[in-house]
Formats: sequence, structure tokens, C-alpha cells
Amino acid sequence: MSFHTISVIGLGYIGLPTAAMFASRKKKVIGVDVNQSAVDTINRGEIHIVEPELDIIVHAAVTEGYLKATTKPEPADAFLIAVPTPFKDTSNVDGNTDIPEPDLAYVKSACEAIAPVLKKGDIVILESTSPVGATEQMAEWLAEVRADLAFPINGNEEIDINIAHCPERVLPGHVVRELVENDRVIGGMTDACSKRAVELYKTFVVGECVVTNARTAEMAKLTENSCRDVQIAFANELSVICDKLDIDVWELISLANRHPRINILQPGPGVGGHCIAVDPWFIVSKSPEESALIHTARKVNSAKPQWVIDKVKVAIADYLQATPSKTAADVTVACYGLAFKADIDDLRESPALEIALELANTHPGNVVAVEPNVESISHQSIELKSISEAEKVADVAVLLVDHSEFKEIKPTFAPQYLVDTRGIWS
Ligand code: SAJ
Repeated sequence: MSFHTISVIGLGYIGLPTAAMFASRKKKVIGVDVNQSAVDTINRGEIHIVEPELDIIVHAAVTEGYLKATTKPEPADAFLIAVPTPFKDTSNVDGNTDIPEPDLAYVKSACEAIAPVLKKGDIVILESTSPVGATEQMAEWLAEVRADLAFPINGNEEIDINIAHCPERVLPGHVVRELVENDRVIGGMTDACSKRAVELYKTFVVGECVVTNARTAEMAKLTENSCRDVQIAFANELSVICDKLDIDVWELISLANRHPRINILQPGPGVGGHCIAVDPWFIVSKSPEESALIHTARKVNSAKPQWVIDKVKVAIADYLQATPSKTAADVTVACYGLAFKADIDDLRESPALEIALELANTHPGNVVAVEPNVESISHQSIELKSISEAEKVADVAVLLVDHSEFKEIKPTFAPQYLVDTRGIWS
């Protein structure tokens, strides 16, 4: 049985490109989102996020009538849930965060929203990165609302609704290409569920659809991002050690990487985004005793922004010592980059933004920022400037993101007044 109508719940950085991909293969796609303004934007054939090539695909899909967005689910043959799975704020009274717990509230709401329109033969796929056991939980939530339908729970193979976890694994900035080319992990709750999910993804995926069970698929996604977090933590720890020992960490890493079996990643101001800084906690919160390395990596990466802030404060102090006619209030600090990584506009969970805001809150002088990928920011304490304006006014500079625009220039800050967290100007 083929899929006539596909519904994608959650039209964000993953859901919208996925919906657009199905629509580009001439499937009828119903995108569902609670955000009315995002729904209106998409129905005008426009997009509310920045992702290369996506605007053209969405525009074509909407004008040709294959994609429409709505706030209320409608019947479909397949439902893909791509809603956020953040963690709960577990800060204690002292503001110290213990081990954060995953928050599946958006998945639960999505289940409650689609349950009334489910019919025999449908498939529901959880795409959101989730802790182990979330897909089983999702099936139970659906079953609670639809006692008239058989779900693959408690070993039941005689089912009306197929359930699978097929985690998204695409890199922001390359989503359109990676959605098509990357191999896809397909974790069905039964073999039949996996088979149905493979049929669905084969609509546009040219990469291999590799079948496993739902729990392994959940853990595979968490493992990929935790592996990257641990590797970045190693690079970040090296950068702190090298700073103390007066060694250029970027030269060191490029030398070590000449070894045929070594491939060290790059240090930075910390790890940002809504994936790598979040997903390892899903493992740690479930298996705290067994995940010492993953937990430590998270702590190393989380501590890096404060280390950068301290370096900027030392640079400000050095500047004041060399310029006794000035006070701290006269010193302008320029932050180059606010996004969570290069060449994107996404400021969510960005260590660069965290550093800039903390500097703006604590430094008595001006803090300006250059962020070529956004036109405005909601934080009034930071003034956005162009590259040339910032260089004119800045006394102390901190390079936070290796945007292409920054790689093309070489500002003339004295080394003692420049904190280069990406190693492109130093
Ligand atoms: N970073 C470094 N040094 C590096 C590499 C990255 O400091 O050498 C920092 C970046 O600046 C950024 C953060 O790490 O702040 C994360 O960036 P990223 O490019 O490593 O990853 P994301 O968050 O954009 O996307 C990741 C990808 N996962 C892996 O590469 C294993 C992507 O494939 C996933 O689909 C995505 O998470 C997700 O949605 O889970």
C-alpha cells in the first residue's frame, strides 16, 4: 500500500525540510505546527528558518499544491513527529544544574493531537532525538487515547498502527542534501513497522535505510552526538592546557592530526546548538553510574564559555594597564559571531551569545557584536555592528564563531587584546 498523504508534526529545522522533501516527490503533505505565524508563512510559500535551498523547495511545493500547513492534524497515512525534545530545567536553588532530565511534553502533545485522526494501517514515526524508551512511551500515549486500535505494545504483533523511531541526523546548513544522501536508521517496534517505515523513507532517501529496533535506534542517535561531544571536549581541554603551557593549540592539533590514526576536532568557545549540548544528558540521566566519560565531556564543554569570559577580562585588564588614562567604562569589547556555529543564523543554545551577554552584563563599557547572519537581536545590551564599524570602535576583541566572512579578513588587534577562540586570526 503506498502513501497518499503524509503528515509532519512540527515544522521546525527538521520537520519543514522533511515535509518539503516528501512534497517535492509529489506526495500530498500536511504540515502541522502550533505556531500560527509559521503556518501562515509556509502557506505563503515562504520559510521561517534559514536553511540553504529550502526556500525554493518549499515555494515550489506550496504553489504546486503538494504542501500545506495547518495548526490542526488531519487524517493521513503516515505521521512523522519532529517536535523539540529539550530537557527539563532542574536547576536547584543555588542555580547549580544537576543532571537534566529529558522533557517529552511536546511528543506527548503531538500524540494527543494526532490520536483522534489515526486509522488502521497508519504509521507513526518519532523523528525527534529521544531518550531510550521514548518510542514505547509514545505508543502507550497513543493507545491510551485510541483503545479501539491495536498498537505494538506488550509484544503485540497483530497491530493496526505501525510505530517506529527514525532519528533525524542531518547537519544544519546541509539539511537538504543530507536528508537525501545520509543513511537512515530505521527502528521499528516490530519487523513489519520497520518495513513500512523503509517504504516511506525510500520516497526520497537515496542513502541506505538500515533496520534495527526502536531502542537501538534511539541509542544510536544519542551515541553519535555524545561521541562528537566527547571529541570536542578533548579539543577544548587541550586548548585550556595549551594556553597554560604557552603552546598554539591549533598548530599542535594539526601536527597530531598528521598521524594516520589521529583526528582531533577543533576547540571553540563551547558546544552549542540544540543537539550535541543536549543529547548526551539523555544517556547520563538514564545511566548516571555508567556514563562518567560522557558526563565529564559535557562538563568540560559547558565550562568553556566561562573560561573565554575570564580570558576577555584579562585582556581588558591588560588594556587598562597599558592605557592608564582610560577606565573600564571607556573600553569597548567587540564580539565576532553570535550563532552557535559557522555560517548559520541559529542563536539557540549558542555559547557565543552566552559569552556576549555575560560580557554585556558585567563589563561597564560598551559591548558590540558582529553577526553577519542576523539582521537584529532581541538583546538590547548588545549593539550589532558591521565588520568595519566594529574594528573602528573595539579596544578588545573576541572571535567566537568562524563565519566565512571572518575568515576573509585579518583585523589588526594587538594579540594581547584579542581572544581568538577559533584560531583564525591569531
Ligand atoms: N564544534 C566545535 N568543534 C568542532 C566541531 C563542532 O567546537 O570541531 C561545535 C560547534 O561550533 C557547535 C557545536 O560543536 O557549537 C555543534 O556543532 P556540530 O557541527 O558538531 O553539530 P550540530 O549540532 O550542528 O549537528 C549535530 C550533528 N551530529 C553529528 O555530527 C554527530 C548532526 O548530524 C545531527 O543531525 C544534529 O547534531 C542533530 O540534530 O542531532
